[in-house]
Amino acid sequence: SSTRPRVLVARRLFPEITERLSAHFEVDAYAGVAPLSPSELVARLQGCAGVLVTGTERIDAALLEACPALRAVCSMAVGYNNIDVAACTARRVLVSNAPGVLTETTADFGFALMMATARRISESEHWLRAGQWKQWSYDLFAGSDVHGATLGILGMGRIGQAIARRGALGFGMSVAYHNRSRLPPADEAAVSARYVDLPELLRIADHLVIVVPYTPQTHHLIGAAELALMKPTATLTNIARGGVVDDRALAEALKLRRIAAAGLDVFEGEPQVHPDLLTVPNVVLTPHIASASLPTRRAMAELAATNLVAALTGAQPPTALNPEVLAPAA
Ligand code: 8YV
Repeated sequence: SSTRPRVLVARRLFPEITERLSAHFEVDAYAGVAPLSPSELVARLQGCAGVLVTGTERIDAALLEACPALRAVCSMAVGYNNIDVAACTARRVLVSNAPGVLTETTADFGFALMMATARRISESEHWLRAGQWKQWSYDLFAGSDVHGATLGILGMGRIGQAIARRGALGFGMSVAYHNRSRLPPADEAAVSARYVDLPELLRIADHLVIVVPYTPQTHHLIGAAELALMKPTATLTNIARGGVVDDRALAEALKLRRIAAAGLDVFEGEPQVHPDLLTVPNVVLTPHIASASLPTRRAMAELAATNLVAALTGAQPPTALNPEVLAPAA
């Protein structure tokens, strides 16, 4: 009936998600491939009580101001730097993210990207496709070893720990990490990782993998000064957010071989990629697909839908970031 709450699914998603939400809500399922612009998003959100978003749509105080009916913002991403949670809480708008369901898939990809980077897989394939393979040579695309090397993990949350396990158990790596807070000893032992400060991590890592959330504190955490601490043989892999690394400084370090290579799934200002990164050969570039296995993308969307249904039907959303907004007002 027309009294059911209206919700917007802001991205083209699995039809099952729309169907499931339709059991509870009037659903406006955006079907375009290009994301809604900020003004289009505001226009489509008029009268909506909830919205299902990804890690891209900017949800800030201005949008909330312009969409007074909004009660729930449910994201299918684990990273929520696109959402001003404090502004949502101030307006009693429930926010949820999608932790857990993408951990192993994203760790798989982080490991794959690190390995592709260390072993120069993309670079060598481009060369082969260009018809340049004429003979074997001892140093043909010789890279660095992953097994037995020192794995440096920046950010030791769920995904960082899943990468640490892969490195320690599967590849015999020595695992060091830096995080804003040190893990409890039992958790450190479970992933066979030792805590070091950031300069030390940069100095010792053969392969550095970045998996920190993007916050004002992590903006350009890795810039020219940090890259200068790394080994010239080291690789850097970023599956966090582009803004954690200063892409211009990284491109420069790659060009001058201050580090050996980089693997990047995320970029400052994506889908734009810094032009200098497109011209250096020693970088593997992928279009923000670390969580993109079909089962995982489905689980992410399902979790966001579950949160949305709960938030608007008086139940407890399983992965709310500000559950206090649902508490009865004192
Ligand atoms: C998403 C991500 O693909 O979960 C995250 O934080 O960056 C990716 O898994 C993207 O944000 C769409 O939700």
